[in-house]
Amino acid sequence: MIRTVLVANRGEIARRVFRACRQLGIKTVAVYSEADRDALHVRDADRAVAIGPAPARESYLNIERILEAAREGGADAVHPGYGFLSENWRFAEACRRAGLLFIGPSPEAIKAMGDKTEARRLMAAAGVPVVPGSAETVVDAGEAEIAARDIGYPVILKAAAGGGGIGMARVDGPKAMPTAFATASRRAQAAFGRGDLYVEKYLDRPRHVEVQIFGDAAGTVVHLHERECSIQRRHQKLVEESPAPNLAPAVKDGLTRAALAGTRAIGYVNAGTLEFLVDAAGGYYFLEMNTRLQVEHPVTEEVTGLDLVVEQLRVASGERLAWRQEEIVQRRAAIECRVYAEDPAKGFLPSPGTVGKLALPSGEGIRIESGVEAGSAVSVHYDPLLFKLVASGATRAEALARMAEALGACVVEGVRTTLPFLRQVLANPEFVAGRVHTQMIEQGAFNG
Ligand code: MV4
Repeated sequence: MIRTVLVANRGEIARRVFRACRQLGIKTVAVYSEADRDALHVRDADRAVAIGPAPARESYLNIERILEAAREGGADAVHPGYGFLSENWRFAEACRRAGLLFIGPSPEAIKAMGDKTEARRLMAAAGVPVVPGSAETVVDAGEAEIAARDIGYPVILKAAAGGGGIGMARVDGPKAMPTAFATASRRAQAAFGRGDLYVEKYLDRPRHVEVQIFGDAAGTVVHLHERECSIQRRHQKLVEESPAPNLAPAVKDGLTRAALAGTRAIGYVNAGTLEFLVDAAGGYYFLEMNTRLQVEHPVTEEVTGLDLVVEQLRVASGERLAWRQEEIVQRRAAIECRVYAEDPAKGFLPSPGTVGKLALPSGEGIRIESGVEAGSAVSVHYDPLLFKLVASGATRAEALARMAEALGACVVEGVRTTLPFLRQVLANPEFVAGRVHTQMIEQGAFNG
């Protein structure tokens, strides 16, 4: 039994977790930095504890300070949200050592999936298709070249400690390898403290489709279907939906079976996501596993009618999964648009400031997950997500129509936002037809 949850996060996701806690009669503790004294998430919680200066390193990423806050706030469990410490196995382990229940998977699972070559190995061993590539990391450009010759160009170099696209480089032939290797390795070293790389076959304009999974301590594993997440810019998703449009039934079936097999093989407990690349020929390949609740979880909740955060809390406290696979039906269609304080006219430059007038739509099939209100400060220190707009309907067409109308009704003054860009996406014929891939934004599909 969980009595009090501390949410080691801020903004809309902290508020989302607090809502689930209230539903279960669980008390809540917020943490906040000096920049977040007046933030909405602080007011939502039963108690709030200051954890330090605005820079995340000194507050939301400070493990010791958060454990102290849990003691001060009388929490017996910690929900990490997404980002920040959510996929830091040392944090999960520190919670365990401090006698706090971590609402998420084991530190061992987080660690294994955080090492991208280890994740590839474990998934391949479980029969999950992975992108053809080097089994191990390569130590230098020479080794990378040998691996690439085997795989066939073009290839892509990726950081073993990576994820999220940092330290990635496409290489079209052997001559480009030395420079590409040096650049990718240097970036990986700077971002993750580890410069080792591995090599994969480069897939041209793939789709990004991911499968939501859930495991419990008794070993039951289920999937909650897929999400299409190809509309990304510099590895930041902007639009997600479920079901994935135009996904061949055989591919969908293969993805969910693979996700279940991979999840079972690693004894995974709590909510997780397996990301796949899907190519034009219907080939699908495991990319990485996210060992956290994801930003885009609401689209899955809308299509299935299930509450993922409530289930995270239940499963973390040792209860069996409340759902049988046959009961988890993709009944509706849902789409999420992320409204960031970024200026799409200036290459999505962050646009910090104070939110002025704020008008958010409401109505049938419309759900808002917001971290701000009029007067809220948008700091340079954090991810500038303002709110998520989620539209659902009986069909994709109905969900899209509701989204288009809702986007038109949003008014945000004081900061630049991604709203104009999102309206372009919803007006794009290729997008409306469900013909999407991961390079669309870079190729300018939504410009003007
Ligand atoms: C790839 C790829 C093509 N081929 N791997 C980007 C984020 C990281 N998780 C993996 N990524 C990619 N890996 C191979 N072998 C293309 C991408 C990629 C991408 C993937 C998902 C969503 C958006 C993307 C945008 C550009 C590149």
